[in-house]
Parts: sequence; C-alpha cells; structure tokens
Amino acid sequence: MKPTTSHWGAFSAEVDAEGRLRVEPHPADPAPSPLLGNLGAALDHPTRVARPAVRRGWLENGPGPDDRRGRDEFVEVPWDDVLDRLAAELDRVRTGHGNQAIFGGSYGWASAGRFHHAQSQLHRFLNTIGGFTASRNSYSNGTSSVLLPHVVGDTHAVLRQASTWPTIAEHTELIVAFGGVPEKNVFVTPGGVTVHGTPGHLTRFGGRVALISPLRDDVPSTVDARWYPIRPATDTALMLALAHTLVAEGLHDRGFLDRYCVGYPEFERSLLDKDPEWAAGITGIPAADIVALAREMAAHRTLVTVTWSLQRTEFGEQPVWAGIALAAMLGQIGLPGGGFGHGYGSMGDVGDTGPELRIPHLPQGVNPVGEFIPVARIADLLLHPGESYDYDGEVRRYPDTRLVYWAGGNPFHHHQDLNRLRRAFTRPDTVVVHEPHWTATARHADIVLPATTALEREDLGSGRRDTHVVAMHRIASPAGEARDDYAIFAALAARLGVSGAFTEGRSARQWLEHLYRGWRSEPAFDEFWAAGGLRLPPGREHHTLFADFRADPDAHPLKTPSGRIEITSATVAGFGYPDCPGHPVWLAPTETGPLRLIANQPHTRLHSQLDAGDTSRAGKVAGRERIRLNPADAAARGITTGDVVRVFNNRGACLAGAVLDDALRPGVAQLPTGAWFDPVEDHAGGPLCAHGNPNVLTADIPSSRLSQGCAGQHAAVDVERFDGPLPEVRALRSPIPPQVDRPATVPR
Ligand code: PGD
Repeated sequence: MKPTTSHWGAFSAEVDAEGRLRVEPHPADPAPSPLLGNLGAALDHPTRVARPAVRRGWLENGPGPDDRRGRDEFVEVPWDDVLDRLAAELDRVRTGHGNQAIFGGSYGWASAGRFHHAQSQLHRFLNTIGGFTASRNSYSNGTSSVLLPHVVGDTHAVLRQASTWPTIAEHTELIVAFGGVPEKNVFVTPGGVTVHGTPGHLTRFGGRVALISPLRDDVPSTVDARWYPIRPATDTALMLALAHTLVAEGLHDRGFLDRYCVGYPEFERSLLDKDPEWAAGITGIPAADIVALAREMAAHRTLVTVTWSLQRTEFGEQPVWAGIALAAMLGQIGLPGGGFGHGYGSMGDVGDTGPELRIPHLPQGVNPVGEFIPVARIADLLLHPGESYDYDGEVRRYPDTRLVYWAGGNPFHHHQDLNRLRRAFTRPDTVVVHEPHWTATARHADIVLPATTALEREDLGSGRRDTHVVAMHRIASPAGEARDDYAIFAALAARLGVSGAFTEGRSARQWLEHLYRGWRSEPAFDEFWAAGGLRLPPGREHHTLFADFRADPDAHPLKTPSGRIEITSATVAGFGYPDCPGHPVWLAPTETGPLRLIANQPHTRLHSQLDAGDTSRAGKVAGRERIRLNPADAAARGITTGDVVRVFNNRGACLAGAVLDDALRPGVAQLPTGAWFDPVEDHAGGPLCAHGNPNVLTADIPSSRLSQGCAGQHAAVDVERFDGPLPEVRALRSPIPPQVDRPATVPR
C-alpha cells in the first residue's frame, strides 16, 4: 500500500492481482469520507480517455465556429501529430488575434496535488506564451467574495478566520444556521484533508441549533436541531423580520452599532414594515416563531451562520449582508463563538483547527494580458464578444475569444443553463480539453488530450488547514496513453520555443524536490518521501481580525472606507445597481413555478468527479440521478419512489429517479449537481438530459450586477412521471467505439 491524498481525504492504496483498487483511509482519520468508494473509477474505467482524440469536423475542416461540437464523432490521433496541430493552432491564434483571444480561465477543482494542479500548469504554460484571458472568483462563493470587501473589508477574515469548532463548543449557546451545517460537504477541502474533525465536532456540539432550511437533513441527524422549514430563497426576509423584532423589543445592541458600524440608521428605517407577519407570508415560518427566535438570539451567545449555497442564487448578496447586519445588531461580532460565520458545512476547512500554513505550490508566472471575466459569465463571454457588462462598479467588455483551453474543470457540469452553454461552445474556433474522463466538456471539445489522474503520478498533497503534507506516491500506471498535464504542456512548450521558461529544465520529480526544498529543509526530501509525508505542527486558535477590531476599532480598523462594518455602503449605493442597493434588502426571486428545485452539492461524489464510481452509482435511482420530492407533491402528480420522472421548465428538461421524503418542505424538490450531462439529441419534447443534470434547468443569470456570481442553486421547475420509452444513459460509456481502427497517422 502506498500513500496519497484526494480533496476528500488521505489514504493508502494498491492495485491488487485482479486489477482492482484497494483503498485504506489514513490511520489518523477519525471519519473517512464515503467518497473514497468512487476511486476505483479513476483507474482503467471505460470512461477514461485512452488516447488523444480530435473531433472529426475540426480535423477535416480546420478551426472555426461549429454547431456540431458535442454532436460530432471523435477520431483518435497519435500524440506527436495532435501536439503539432495544437501548437500550430495556439500560434495562429496568438499571432493573428492576440493572446486575449485565448480563454484559459479553466475553472474547476481538478485533483489534489500541489505540483500537478491542472489549472496552475495551464496558467503557467499560457503565461510563457504571452498570456490569456483569465477568470476571477469562484462558483463556490463568488458572490460573497465581491460583496464582503465592501461590508467588512476582507473576505479572508470571514471565510478563513471563523471561530473554530472547539471555540464554538466552548462558547456558543445557539447556532442560527441559515442553510444548516450540511455534513456531506465537510468531508471536502481543496487540496486534501487528512483528519476529518468536523463530523465529530458537529456530533458533540451541546448547544442549541436553529436549522433554517427547506431540507431537514441540512444538519447531521445526531444534532438536536429545531427545524424552521423555510421557503427557498426567502432567508433575507426572515433575517429582516428578526432584525425588526430586535428593534421593536429594544433587544439590539446600540453601543455596538454606534461604535463598530456605519449606516445602521438607514437600515433600521428600512425595517419599519418588515414585521414578523410580513415575513411569515413570504417565508412560511409562523410570526410567533420568528419573534421567539429573535428573543432567544438576543439572550444567548449566538452564532449566525450562512452557508455559501445561499449566496449562489439570484440576489445572493442579500442573505450574506443581512446576516452580518443581524449579527451586528446582536453585538457579538468579535466575541469567541459569537457573531457571524459563513461557510460552516460548506467546506471542510471552515471552522477546522489545522494550521494555516503556506504549502509549496507551482509558480504560475505573470499574465501579460489583463483581461478577465467574472467566472460565471463564460457563456456571455463566448456569445457576446465586445458587449459591455457591469461588475463591482466597473463597466467591462467581453473580449473576442477564438480558443478555449480547459484543464481540470467541467463547465458542462458546473455552469447554468447547459443548453445555452452548448450554443456558446459553438462560437470559438477551437476548444481544447485535457481530461482523464470523457466528461460532457470533453465531448464538447475539438481536441481532447488524455490526462493522468492523481493515482498515476507523484506529487505533494495538502489542503488548507490540513494537518499533514502527504508524499503522494504513484499507485498505478497511466491508463491508456494518458500523460500528466505537465508533460503535455512541456511538449507544447518545446514546439513553441519556450521549453526552458516552462520547465526550467526540471522533470516532474525534480520539481517536487525543488518545491519541497524551497519550503523546508528538515526532514530531507528523501526522508519525507520514504515516510509517506509529515505531520504539521499543531495550529493555534485562529487569530481573528474581528477580535482585534472589537478590542480597539481605531487601532485595528477594518479595510472598508469607514474602517467599520458597513451596514450601509456608500460605495455600493453609489454603483446604483437595483439588484444590489446600498444596504441589505428583500428582493423576491424573479422566476416562480410550481416547484422550487434545490440543485445543491451531492453527497455521493465531489461535484461531477468520478460519477462512474461505486458510491456515486449506488446513489442513483433507475440509473438516473436521485430527485427527492415531498410526498404531497409526489402524490399530486401520481409519482412514487423508484419512478423515473421528467423535471422541466422552459430552458430544458432532465430525467431523474424519484425518492419521496418528508425531509423536504412541500413545494420543494432536490436534485444534486454532478450527474454527467447526457443530452438526447432528438427527443420529441425538446432538449433532454437522460441522466439528471440539474444545470439544464438552472438560469444563466448572475446573482447581481455587483458580483456577477453564480446563481445555480435554485430553479423554478415542474415534475411529471415519465412513461415514454426510456433513453439510455450513455454518459458513463466511452464515445469511442471499442474496436475502431486507429490510423497510425492522420492525413493533413
Ligand atoms: P468538477 O466535477 O470538480 O467540477 O465545478 P468543477 O468544474 O470544479 O470538475 C473537475 C474536473 O477536473 C473533472 O472532470 C475531473 O475529471 C478533472 N480532473 C481531475 N484531475 C485532473 C487532472 O489532474 N488533470 C486534468 N486535466 N483534469 C483533471 C464545481 C463547481 O460547480 C463548484 S466549485 C460549485 S460550488 C458550483 N456549485 C453548483 C451548485 O450549487 N448548483 C448548481 N446548479 N451548479 C453548481 N455548479 C458549480
């Protein structure tokens, strides 16, 4: 058994005599992730891209816009040939159109491993050939990361210096959890997590939890929570009514608001008519419960937390900003275990206790092209070159994109309104994808280069707040002709005359040694490697910026224009965005429908990764992604558990396998993200995903003009039983026929 790690945990593994992967969790891990069960599919699975492949239309007609992308067949091409063609195409685009015509944002989670991190490799390579148009922010918390600097001056302080779970256990009496603290997500931290402490902390928490979510299981079953089954996308209305009650009953902390905040009076004036009866009509939470909760919050050490999913919606700034305003009114910001938290249960490292150390990483160089897009505007970038849009007080323009290069991400999983994204992907001249698997993104590319998985290469692995740095050993040899992203870029760099700048003359193993030595001298690299990693010194309790601010706001001002918490921001007000005015407001979702779909993170895989793995497949119903429905909504539609249903709206439709569950409030359906998009070309009822990807239903709209963040968490939909002939799920097979005659060379 050899050590390695993944975004969902460290483990040892080996391939047994029958070619099966045997996995043992890291001995220090008290709660190994169920996602380890998916790893078998990372080996020689039929969905692995075995050899470089080029779309027939691109091979025959050359680069150019093409609506056959995603529909055309692929031809396998030898490595040298495909690399020659790709190098020539990169050169054509950069010399003919300029480097900003290359979109290399390439958003995505890729795999654990600091050196072979796919985006870092791509960005370093593109920087050595003159740069690229980048993307900014994330699909995870891209709305908050633009808003928070205006409100508290710092994103890091909120996301990475929250009270730790041990502090919460000691001090917090009440957690008011907007979006809950979903256990499924705490197994994951980008880069790796060796000791999963959060599940145990959650189970042991002895205080009270108010769970505010349409889903009862948004806290672990071991937590004794009081469930407030709120209508989706109405949390801000509830927060405003809680704030209204605090004012009406004189329970707000005037001293804190005067000393540490600006813009409270304007906000308070806006609360006048936001009483609990008003909110009850919007949220579905009885007025008496709202009043009682507000009183309880004022009487105890209270942590107001908001999950990242709440900001992944239209007007997603509002619940975050209103949550901060509410916590400020309670006057507990900066006290241990009190105040505001963001992302508990959204990711493993929020509230975790590991050290906050900078671990080695691959330098990416400098991008000479200044262009970027907010990450979730990818379809607009391709569909609307030259058009202007608002972003955080600026008016920007989309550059003209000729070549899209993706490594380590799956936009045909992560983006909204996939039918629109398909249209957007017809526009560029060339789409290049490095992928271990035939994902939907690979199937929408012109050039698909087979990448190794983390099991097939050596690396250094560690995540934020990880307790260990893992010496990631090679567990298996590469599937088919897969190559490391590094090897692919090194070969392209050689063709483009920038080999030295890209590789600095190092092999992959030499890079690992180089990065490690630049980070620490003891133990020596060989010793570290032989030991399988090293345990990092324990971290101290996070130093919280808000504690210093509370102690002396003049000596430790926030980085906002006023140095204070901006409950009203003159800067944001000055932008004049109706969808994100100068202080938190209630804005009703623009789309309504018979059911509100929650398209949240799956508990059977990380995003779309390893959807063909055992844990992921075991969670499916009738081979499709599982949709949960409240029994009353199902009964009204004649649906029972195990039925295949069609989930639809005016953007698209998908099939899913129904499960009835009263853990959902009526009127709500839940279909997690990540089933590999499987479009049925000629379905009579319009475009249909046979497999259950909810992003055919979500709208490609930004959270607001301020942040342009992803709003994919919700969609207005309806559901009906599907009695027609069932289209087969083809996404978990290879698109290349097994016995195809592979040409040794392809005529040019
Ligand atoms: P992954 O499935 O992790 O999804 O979107 P993201 O694109 O990150 O994709 C990573 C891809 O990288 C996989 O296909 C994997 O095979 C590939 N890969 C892994 N290792 C390597 C490697 O070493 N080299 C190469 N070349 N490829 C590799 C996630 C995104 O989805 C996120 S972060 C969030 S938070 C969003 N959440 C939602 C949501 O809540 N609701 C909706 N509707 N949509 C969302 N989309 C977003």
